[in-house]
Amino acid sequence: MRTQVAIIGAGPAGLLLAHLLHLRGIESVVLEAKSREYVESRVRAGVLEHQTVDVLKEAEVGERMMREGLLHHGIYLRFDGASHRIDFGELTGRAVMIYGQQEVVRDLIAARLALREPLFFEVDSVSVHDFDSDHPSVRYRSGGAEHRLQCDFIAGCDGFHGVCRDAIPAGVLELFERVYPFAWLGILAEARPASHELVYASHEDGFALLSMRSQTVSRLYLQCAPEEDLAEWTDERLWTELQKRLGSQLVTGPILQKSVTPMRSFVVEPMSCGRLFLAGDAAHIVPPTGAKGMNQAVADVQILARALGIFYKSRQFDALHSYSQTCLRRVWKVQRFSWWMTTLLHRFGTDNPFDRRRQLAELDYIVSSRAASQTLAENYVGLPLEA
Ligand code: RFL
Ligand code: PHB
Repeated sequence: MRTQVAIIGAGPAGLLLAHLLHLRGIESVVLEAKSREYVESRVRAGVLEHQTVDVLKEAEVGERMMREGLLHHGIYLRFDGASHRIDFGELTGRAVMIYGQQEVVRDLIAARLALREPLFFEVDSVSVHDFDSDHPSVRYRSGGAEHRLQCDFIAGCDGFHGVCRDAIPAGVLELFERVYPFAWLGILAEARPASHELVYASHEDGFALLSMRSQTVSRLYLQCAPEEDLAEWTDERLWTELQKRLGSQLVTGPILQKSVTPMRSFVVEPMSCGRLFLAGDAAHIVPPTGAKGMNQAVADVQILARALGIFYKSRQFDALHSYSQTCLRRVWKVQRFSWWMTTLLHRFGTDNPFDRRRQLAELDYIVSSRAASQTLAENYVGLPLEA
């Protein structure tokens, strides 16, 4: 089999890239290790930057998002027993959209299948070859048979645990990493959200976040230990702890899902090697506090689709050669923001009373200074593609 671009991974990065390439008349094949049901039900991100909303709308895959998503014009920061609103509308003229990542994935899969474009689930033993030459290829197993896909380019959109990054020869990549001494215990509950906008709470006993998926489903998170045992968290204990940290009168309801997410900041440089291009979590990870992971994945593939478009129009490699550098300028600003939001709101085991007073002073400064709240708002709603 032959295609122009082989895309490994059907997460938001791989699926959106395939769609953006299709709109430019470029052929691609998407190979995904998991089943369709699995990728469509994986509960993850929930906040779309205004720019993510725009690209989905422009690519005509945003119709359901516009109907079912919740447009939010601000967030609350809660500390010292009071909540303070950061008004995105007033500070930036922009808003964010609350719409689950798995809904975006569902919409993109539906669009791909409606176009009858190749998308293969449950492939295994994927390996990438010869991307240092002008005839790269991908080998994989599907339906009990071995396959070889020849292509012009490979897009590694296979997430943090994928195979593409590791296929790059030793010595090419430089890794930058920070692991945090805490994690998030997340729940999805059939309960009306107690606030109409997200609440980020910095409490003496640790961070908590109130988010949502709809008017009837809440998504809530608690800072916990990385090795936290979920079995020790009865529903009652969870609601009591969330209530304490979030301070608001939470509406409780059946808990549909519980999970623990470790926190890490991670970047590889460069984000490409020959004709292999890494995008999304394959190249970088952020702690979820700034709600940036999926949005940066979407930014990467917009830049990659544009560069591939230029190549197929003019056979010019310049935009592909500068892909990594263009992405990394924004990636590092997003890393900085996610790290900053994380250190601002969480309790570190090593904190002493001085650190806590300093943290509270910073929160107070943010909510009382227009310049400081505008900085937060500008980053939260999303930096321009070429930041
Ligand atoms: P994904 O979504 O991990 O998709 C990669 C896909 O590649 C497949 N794969 C392979 N396929 C073929 N062969 C192989 N060898 C393969 N290895 C892997 C995988 O099965 C998968 O389908 O990466 P992508 O597309 O780069 O998207 C990144 C986002 O998923 C991620 O950054 C976000 O979920 C992060 N994130 C958030 N991002 C936001 O923008 N806003 C948020 O509010 C937000 N909240 C979150 C989050 C992530 C969280 N967790 C669970 C890590 C909240 C949480 C709790
Ligand atoms: C979510 O709704 O899952 C969510 C919202 C905001 C974040 C992270 C996750 O910062």
